[in-house]
Amino acid sequence: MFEDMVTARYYEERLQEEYLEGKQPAFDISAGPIPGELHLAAGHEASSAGVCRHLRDDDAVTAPHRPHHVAIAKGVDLKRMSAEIFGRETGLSCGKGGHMHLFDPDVNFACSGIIAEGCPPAVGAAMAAKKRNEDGVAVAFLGEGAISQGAFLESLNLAAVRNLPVVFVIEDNDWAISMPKERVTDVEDGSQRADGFDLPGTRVDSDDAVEVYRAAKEAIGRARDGNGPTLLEVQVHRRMGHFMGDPESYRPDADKEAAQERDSIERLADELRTRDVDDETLEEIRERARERVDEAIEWAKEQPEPEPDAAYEDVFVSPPSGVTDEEPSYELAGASAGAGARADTEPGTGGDE
Ligand SMILES: Cc1ncc(C[n+]2csc(CCOP(=O)(O)OP(=O)(O)O)c2C)c(N)n1
Ligand SMILES: [Mg+2]
Repeated sequence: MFEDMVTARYYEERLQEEYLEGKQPAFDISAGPIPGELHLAAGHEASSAGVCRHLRDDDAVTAPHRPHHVAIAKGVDLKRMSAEIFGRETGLSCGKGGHMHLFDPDVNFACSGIIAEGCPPAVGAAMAAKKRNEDGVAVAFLGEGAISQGAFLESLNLAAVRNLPVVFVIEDNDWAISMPKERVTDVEDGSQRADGFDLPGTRVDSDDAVEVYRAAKEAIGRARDGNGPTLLEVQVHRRMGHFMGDPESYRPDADKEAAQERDSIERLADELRTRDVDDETLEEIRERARERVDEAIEWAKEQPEPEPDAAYEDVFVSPPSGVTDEEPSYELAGASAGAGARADTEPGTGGDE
């Protein structure tokens, strides 16, 4: 867990440096070597490390727009992940998706910038494992800002009704961009959402990786043993702005300071010292993480950019066999010419294919 956590933290420190290169102001998404927005997860690492320790490569994990710590703990290929973030051809999505679109089929990892969107695919993966009589488990990570989304609530319902091997992990960092959680939901904590579906709901009230590990062991064990889903919430801390360059003018200074005070990595280091792990060993782990990250980032920066001609490759899904090639009609009975016009839109010209 410690190695996953220090790797994720150092990885994001390096990304931050690279992201800011040549940018003025810091949220200028068109300048610098990393295209687009960047959401960093510093302060969330205890949750992913404690949960993913119990997972195998064939277990499925989905993550939201703040995915790096989860991807690292799940074992996503760090070089190809970095190439994706730098928009390079050898990236996990051929450089077309960026940091919110990391897909690594080798370890069954996916993420998405649409909040709560990882929940239905995790339920699907759990359903597939159950149908195949395998003991695979799926885990969906989401933020506390996503707990009123239909996709999450419907996923909880289906998982409960079908008794599926899935665990939903809410990372509660108290904020959804600039919105404090008490302004958007009346429940005191997100794990209470489980009550409405007659599911076990657990909350780890701190970002203590050992506590997360214990709670996740129970939840994932329960799923793997065929005893159904669990909703697990972990209190984490957003040590950075919502995105790189976020001035955080909405956030009280005391809250920002509190997030800096409680560092889950130092907390775990202290715990390891009490278990006779010496400082030299901890430093060796940190050094190994730094080397791995530096190597991945240097490799990524040397990779070619995608050819413009490849822009439409792998973007549109071919119809599965048995499905007709006929153009779908979008016309509804009595619809205006405007609605019908959508069917004529070419891919990439602003239509919503
Ligand atoms: C369906 C949807 N609505 C709105 C957004 C815009 N959006 C991006 S991140 C975010 C807040 C997410 O907060 P939370 O789920 O708590 O995650 P955190 O950023 O705190 O990790 C919102 C509203 C989105 N990406 N998807
Ligand atoms: Mg949040």
